[in-house]
Amino acid sequence: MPAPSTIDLIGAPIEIGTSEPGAVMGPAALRTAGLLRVLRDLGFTVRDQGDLDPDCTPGQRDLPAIRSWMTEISQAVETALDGGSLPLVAGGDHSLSLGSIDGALRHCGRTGQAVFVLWLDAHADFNTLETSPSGNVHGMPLAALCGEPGFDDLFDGGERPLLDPRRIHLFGLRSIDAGERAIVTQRQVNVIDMRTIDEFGVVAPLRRILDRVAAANGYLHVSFDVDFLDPAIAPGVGTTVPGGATFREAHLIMEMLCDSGLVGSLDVVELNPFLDERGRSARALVELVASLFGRRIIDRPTEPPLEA
Ligand code: 6HN
Ligand code: MN
Ligand code: MN
Ligand code: MN
Repeated sequence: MPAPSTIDLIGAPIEIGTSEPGAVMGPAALRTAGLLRVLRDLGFTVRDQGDLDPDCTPGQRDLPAIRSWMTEISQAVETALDGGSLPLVAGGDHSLSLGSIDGALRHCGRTGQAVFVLWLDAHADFNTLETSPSGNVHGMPLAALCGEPGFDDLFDGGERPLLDPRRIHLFGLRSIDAGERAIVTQRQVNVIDMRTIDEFGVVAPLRRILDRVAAANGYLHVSFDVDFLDPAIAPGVGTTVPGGATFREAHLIMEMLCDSGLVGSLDVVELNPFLDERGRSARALVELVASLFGRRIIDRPTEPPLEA
């Protein structure tokens, strides 16, 4: 179970990082699907911090526009962590992780913990402005956080903590652009792609990641992109890729994350209610978040008892 008993829900209805409109409705759909209620039913104190609303010029989709989002999200996440609560950032497109991970890095810079990232996503989101085929910033947050060149306009020029690419674990990858693939390899980003999951399932690879974080006494940020899931169970996202995780696989991942007690912050991103079917994707996400925060069918030891 995550250690804090208080969760700060931070709405980040950003969609300027994508070309598909609709993610702006993501936080509202997650609330409608019962996100606050399920967490409160589990015994958490949940503070809904509402939706962030930075001052942006309408229509502007460039790095300076995203910077104002990123600054607000980062500060909200850092404030939550400093106050001992767990920030849950509800998106909004995946460029919001620029802010959430920046906030976690700033917080951990003072506690001395190493920041690890579990990136549950069909994509690597490691493009630079040069390698990106689309120009959409939601395909770039990890590159920017790791200090790849070209992102100066995203930051205010002051000192900023960088994310170590070797502490990123991409999980569920099945779509990567040629240029970002070269960077991911060169920077030694850890990759559990769908091929690996097909061969070994989710348990063995995830257990290795969790063991690594625990051994380093590290901090774990989890970023959950809806397109990690198979489009058949979660159609409400602008960048569906066939062959994604099943509900059962995702559910088991959430239960293992819960058992680990390592999760320090969580993003739920890319939900696009305009593309969803009768709220299915939003409801599936709420179920999964509930599992991450400790909902279980029945209390039992992790290992099934052996037959006598
Ligand atoms: N996401 N690699 C593609 C691009 O346009 O850079 C897709 C990015 C998807 C972004 O998953 O959050
Ligand atoms: Mn993503
Ligand atoms: Mn702090
Ligand atoms: Mn994705």
